Amino acid sequence: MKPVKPASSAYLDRRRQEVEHFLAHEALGTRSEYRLDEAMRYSLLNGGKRLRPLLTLAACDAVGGLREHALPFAAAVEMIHTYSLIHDDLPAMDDDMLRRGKPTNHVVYGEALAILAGDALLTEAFHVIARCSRANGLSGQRAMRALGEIAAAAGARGMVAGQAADMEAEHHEVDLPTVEFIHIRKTGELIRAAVRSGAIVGGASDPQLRALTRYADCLGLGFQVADDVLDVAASSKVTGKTRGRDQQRHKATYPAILGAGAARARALELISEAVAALKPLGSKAGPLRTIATGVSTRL
Ligand code: GRG
Repeated sequence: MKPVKPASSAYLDRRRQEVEHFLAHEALGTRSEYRLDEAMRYSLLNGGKRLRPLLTLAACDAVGGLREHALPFAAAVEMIHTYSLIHDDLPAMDDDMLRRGKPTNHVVYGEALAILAGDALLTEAFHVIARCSRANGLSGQRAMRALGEIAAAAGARGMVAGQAADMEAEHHEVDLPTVEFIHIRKTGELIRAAVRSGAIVGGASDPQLRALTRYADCLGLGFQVADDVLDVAASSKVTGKTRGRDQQRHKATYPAILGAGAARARALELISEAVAALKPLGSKAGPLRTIATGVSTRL
């Protein structure tokens, strides 16, 4: 595994600040006094790692694109991720009280407003793309193509399908192909769209887009397998009360099927495949390499 390059870490810190600024000041338009606005900001500006928007910006940079073209797409992907977390935490789903160490959206704002905050974040994600792309001169063709990638990844054949399959799996014994089906959709699709949308708005060639797609697919699955492995370690320390239903029910995870050691090895293998896929992109893909190795150092 390659050591983390200081140049890439500084790059990622800078890009993270740009993402935070854009999310806080541009993505939701002007502030309003409504509680809905407050509920949306509560979860959107709540200290996530910003993995997905960083992937969008780094993919755009890796193909020599313009950062201002990628930022609205980066924000949109994070807004969709945030909506999915709000809804996933609801009593009807995982029934979680804590997210990132703070009370979940429905605990603070009530269930009805949390549902609406999620709905609004999903819709505003597409609004920010439309609004900013018109203003910053991104070609309509590129914007529409990248937007389609994000919509498909989030929708009925992507993330929502993964969540539905995960809920189904709760009542059955599941095999590895089923777990993979769930992981790829629930987590992998949005990560793939984060990378591909950045590459598309940046003007990637077909070979560049193929390499980045392979990177994203390996990273997306590797990230979720790593998350499963870390969850097993965490759940032995934390009670079901704070971890929610997710931790108490039968779960479709890699460690549950393969065992923790083999699941960890699979995650590491996927991450090194992600890094290998970046070879054709050369040194401009340094930050994407750093993001991938950052996932494996958590293990
Ligand atoms: C409700 C439609 C709908 C979908 C929910 C994202 C999701 C699907 C469920 C959340 C539960 C879960 C474990 C999802 C797997 C993806 C994942 C590891 C999410 C956490 O992503 P991070 O680590 O979170 O990037 P931060 O907090 O850094 O943003």
